[in-house]
Parts: sequence; structure tokens; C-alpha cells
Amino acid sequence: MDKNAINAVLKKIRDTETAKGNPRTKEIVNRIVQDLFYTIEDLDVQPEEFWVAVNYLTEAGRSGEYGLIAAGLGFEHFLDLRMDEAEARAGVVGGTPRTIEGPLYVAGAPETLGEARLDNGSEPGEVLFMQGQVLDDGGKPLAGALVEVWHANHLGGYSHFDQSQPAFNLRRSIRTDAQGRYRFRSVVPLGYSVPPNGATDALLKQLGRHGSRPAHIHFFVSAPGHRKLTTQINIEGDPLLWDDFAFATREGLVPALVRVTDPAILDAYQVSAPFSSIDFNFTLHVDRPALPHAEIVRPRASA
Ligand code: MBD
Ligand code: FE
Repeated sequence: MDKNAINAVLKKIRDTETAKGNPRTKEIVNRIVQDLFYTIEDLDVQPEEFWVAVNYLTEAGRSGEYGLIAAGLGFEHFLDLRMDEAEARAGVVGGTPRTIEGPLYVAGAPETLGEARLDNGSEPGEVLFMQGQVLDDGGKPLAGALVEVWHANHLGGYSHFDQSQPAFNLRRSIRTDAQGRYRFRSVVPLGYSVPPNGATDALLKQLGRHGSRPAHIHFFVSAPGHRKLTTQINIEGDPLLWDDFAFATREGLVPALVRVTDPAILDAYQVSAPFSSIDFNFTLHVDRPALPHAEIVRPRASA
């Protein structure tokens, strides 16, 4: 079809708008509709293909997988890169890199001071200790910062979404102590994979891709007057470290994993088998009103 004829029909649709409604919504929706009309034209999308897509989106919504699809198609990573660039333009550089939140955070995890055990005491898997400080961009410890941590179990499943796990399993909020320190005991996670035969899985298969992530641990780190950090660290050595379906691995977020086998240390830590240990500090930036919001408001699960 001729581009002028396409533009004419786009105009006819747009001309039905009144002064009511939301200007921002109008701008975005009209742009997306225009881009999709052009896509249909340029790629000669057939009616059957269009209805496959409509049905696909319906099913994906029904199964609650849009968050996964947003991660898998790289949208969430792209939003990170845009935020990085906005900060860089404002002279905000360095600090702990951000990386995507993903769709599996649950609000309301138990909060403790300084340290926490993330599992209920009978969690299978290798014991993991992780510890460090929350610092400002001058390297000064931030006391009273909040470290929210969540990760998958030894099978790659997240509590709440995997109903076989206890409430808030492997999810805690830790308030840093007077020296800005946090510390937790947990178990080494396994990488997550999208639900087999679900909407995301089907899409990724069509794209000739896999739907797995390397093992990782999520964090929100916040402190008054500072930009909230959304990030993850990866478990060093995971075969998918740089082959993440959600594109979240970044330089600076792969701390060394130390294996502790010294019986005296195992004793001191009250652990009966060799464990892994990760040291990692979080560096936050001072917040400024001119910067885009670092705390992203979005619907989240809560319990
Ligand atoms: C996850 O665990 C995750 O972190 C992301 C980004 C997407 C899907 C599952
Ligand atoms: Fe995750």
C-alpha cells in the first residue's frame, strides 16, 4: 500500500480524538499504532499472522508473563541503559552499576538490623555468606541504609511464585549497622528459567533463543538522600554468565566467589560443610531533583 494512503488512514483515526483524554497516552499510542501499521505494510503481515499475535498477547496477559517478556526482549535492559545515559549526561558516573529488577520481587519481606538469614534453616543447597558495606560516592559508610535482597533457591525457583516454598523464603530486608555493614547467610541459587511451555518460552523458541538466566541475587539498596539502586550480582562461574536471556549481566556485578573449607572457619560460622562467600560493597549516588526518578514505581507482588 502507498505510504500516503497509510498516512491518510492514520490521520482519519487520529481525527476522531477530542480534546479530552491524556495527551501523553495519545502521543505514545498514536506513535505505536503508526509504527505497527508501517510494520504490517513493510513486512506484508498477513491477517492470520496478525490474529496469531493478538491471541498470543491475550494468552501472555492471562498467564501474567508480560514482565518476563519485557525482560526477555531486552526492554528492561534498554531502560537501564537509558537511565545510565541520563545520569552520565548529568555528570553522575561510577558507583555500583544498576541492572534490571525483573518481575519477581515481592514487597513486605521481614526486616532485620545488620544481618539476616534468608532461608528457614532447612534449605537444601550450598551455604552462602555475603557481606559488605553500603557506601556513598565519597566512600563513606551509610548507616541505616536498606538492603533488600531476593533470589532463587537451588532449583531456580522464587518463593511466592513457586508456591512450594515458605512465604518470603530467600527474601529479606537488612538495615545496615552503624558502620554501613550488611551481612546475610543463605544458599547458593541456581539460575531461573522461564516456565516451560508458557507464553515467554513459546516466543523465545520462535526466536531460536533460550529462556534461562545465570544464577544471580537481586538487590534494592536505598538510603535517605541517595538514589535508589536496583541491581543484581552474579554467581561467578555460571555457564550462562554472559548468555542471560534477560541481558542483565554487567561488568562490576560479578564478584569473586570464595570457597571456604578451613574446618576452623566452618566451625566459627556454624556450618557443617564447605561454603561459599562473597564480599560486595554497594556505592550509592546522592540524589538530585533534576535526575530521572531512580525509584521506579511499578505494580509489584506483595504478601
Ligand atoms: C528472573 O529471576 C529475573 O531476575 C528476571 C530479570 C527475569 C526473569 C526471572
Ligand atoms: Fe531473578
